Amino acid sequence: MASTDLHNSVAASDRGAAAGGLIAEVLEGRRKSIARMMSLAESTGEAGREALAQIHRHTGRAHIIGLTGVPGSGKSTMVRALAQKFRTSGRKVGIVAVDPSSPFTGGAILGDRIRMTELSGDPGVFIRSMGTRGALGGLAHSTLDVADVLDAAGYELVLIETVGVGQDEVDIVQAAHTVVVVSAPGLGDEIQAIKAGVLEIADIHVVSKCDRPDATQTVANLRGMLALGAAAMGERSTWMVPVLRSSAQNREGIDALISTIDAHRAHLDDSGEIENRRREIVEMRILKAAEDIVRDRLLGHGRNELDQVLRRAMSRDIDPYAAAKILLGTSTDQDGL
Ligand SMILES: Nc1nc2c(ncn2[C@@H]2O[C@H](COP(=O)(O)OP(=O)(O)OP(=O)(O)O)[C@@H](O)[C@H]2O)c(=O)[nH]1
Ligand SMILES: [Mg+2]
Repeated sequence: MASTDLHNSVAASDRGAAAGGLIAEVLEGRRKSIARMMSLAESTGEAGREALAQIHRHTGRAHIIGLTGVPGSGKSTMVRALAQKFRTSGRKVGIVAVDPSSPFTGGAILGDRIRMTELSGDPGVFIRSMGTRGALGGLAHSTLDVADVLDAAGYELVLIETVGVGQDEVDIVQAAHTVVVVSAPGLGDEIQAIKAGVLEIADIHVVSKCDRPDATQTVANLRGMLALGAAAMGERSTWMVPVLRSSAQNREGIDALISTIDAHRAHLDDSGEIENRRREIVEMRILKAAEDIVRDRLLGHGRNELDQVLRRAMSRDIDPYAAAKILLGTSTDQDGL
């Protein structure tokens, strides 16, 4: 063996041992190791992939709860209240907040961090904020990997907060076992969930800020829309989607929300629907991972190769579909690249 090979293989086995140690520490629930593993999930490196594949084997125990709704609907406030209540029964809670770091809601990350700090002294709570911009890999894929890390580390409940705008965010929340859609009164006179196209993904609707008088109208609108939707879609599930009310200000509605979340989980288990849901979640994750792999492969070409194909498409020698096939190496075009 050449000395560089020897050096490389020693380095690789060192890395393997280090990863093994890190995985064991995550499974023990060590916070620093959990944070390091999450950073690996947010990077695109192969070293991280290997460790996350190991972590994935230890998942499947947590109840993943997705909360979504338009910006400002009260999701973070609700997540915080839920986490506090879940903690009173001794259950460990992981929180993944996907922050819309867009120019429209700039500063959201900081805002959420500040609002979440009152939970951060509790060792039974782990909070991770993820930016939507600047995520190196695919957002959906890395968010769900981060949720896996919490699951493997023994967090029994994992709350994922995303804004219900944008396909990735909706997909992420749909990868939960229980989807909670949060609507606030007064943020426009229409039901916000419909605008965001998330009405139909809710297992539970919650109208937040029910200390406000216009909340009653929002509840009525939602119930009306649900009745119409149910008639149009037929019975897809035996679960009746409830519309709950909450007020963080008056500390109301959180107990009912928790018992409904628990009831939904029990319903999934008792009816066997949990298997369908697990299959849908895995399928979505495979598709998201495949999209990321394809994108990496495309971008892995040198700029010159990309430019050549781009020029051919621009001159209408080939169409964009054929150009993509050439870049992916699936084209039979002999003079491809
Ligand atoms: N009156 C009233 N205000 C509330 C209630 N819950 C949240 N708010 C306020 O609504 C605003 C937005 O709350 P957040 O919890 O940050 O909403 P969010 O949906 O997480 O917001 P983004 O993450 O920015 O999309 C804050 O000013 C809260 O204080 C409530 O029950 N009653
Ligand atoms: Mg928030």
